[in-house]
Amino acid sequence: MDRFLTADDLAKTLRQDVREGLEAVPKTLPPKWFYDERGSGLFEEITKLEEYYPTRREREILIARAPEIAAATGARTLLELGAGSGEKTRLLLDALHGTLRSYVPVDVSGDFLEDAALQIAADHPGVAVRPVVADYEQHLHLLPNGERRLVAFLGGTMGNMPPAARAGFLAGLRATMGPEDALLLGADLVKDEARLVAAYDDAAGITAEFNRNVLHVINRELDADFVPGAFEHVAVWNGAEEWIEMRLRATAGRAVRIGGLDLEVEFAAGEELRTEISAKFRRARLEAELAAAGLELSDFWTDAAGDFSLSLARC
Ligand code: AVJ
Repeated sequence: MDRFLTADDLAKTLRQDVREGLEAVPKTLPPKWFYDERGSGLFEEITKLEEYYPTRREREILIARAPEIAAATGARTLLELGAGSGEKTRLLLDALHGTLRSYVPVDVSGDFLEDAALQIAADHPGVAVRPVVADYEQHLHLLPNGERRLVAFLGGTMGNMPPAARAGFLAGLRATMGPEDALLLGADLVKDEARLVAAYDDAAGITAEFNRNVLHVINRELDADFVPGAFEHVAVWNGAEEWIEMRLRATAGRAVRIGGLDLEVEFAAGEELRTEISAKFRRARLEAELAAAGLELSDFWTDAAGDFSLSLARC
């Protein structure tokens, strides 16, 4: 397993993110810190909720289009950014079996990566599995290059990046791609506000727990004294930006001490901390953002209901 990111690097980034985010006005925290073991488990539960359609819709598209994706790309290497989406990976690997020689799952955490890689290697003899621990916003240029690579970035995760970060990410990705490479990008689509909000504020309260999990992570990793139960989960649609925002609202005024940073932050009663944006796209905007990065949209597929999209793009 190649490691471009150590546990130390991660710890340092967490400290920086938390200090910057909690000193900012309004307060923010980046969504990448949701995903410790508990958070990853909660996200798995989210993907099975009635209200949370993206995972099911993306799977539907992949089932329908994997043969076309395989035929169009003839990929020899599959690079999966933010791996761990086990079932989707399997659909792609099965469809690509005629041409695929290597599979490179990329994730910021090595914890699940190694086991998942062993499992996939066992199921796909003939495919070399080379997991890489890296941050795809920093280490794209370090990923293995080779011929006919298909870079898969699924799940709508690009929507968690603000527009400027997205532009930088796509341009950085484009810079590593050659004429035979392709990008397979999953993106959620703009739709009825009530459905969008319900997808991020489910009746069972799983998403609320997932949202509050970032406070548990900071308590544990940075010796903080957040009382997660004193924060309410908020999901709102920002129509101007076309993204969902998740926030944590302090139910009462209080000071929080982050021992590991020697920092104390005040929350006013009702003050909101933004923990995630999840941008929703229209085809035209996706096409324009890809083009701005030097990538041309060659295929655009949606599920039957038009809820989610998969794009195939090339240099
Ligand atoms: C990780 C991008 C798939 O933005 O929909 C799910 C994370 N947040 N519910 C998304 C998430 C709240 C998610 N993705």
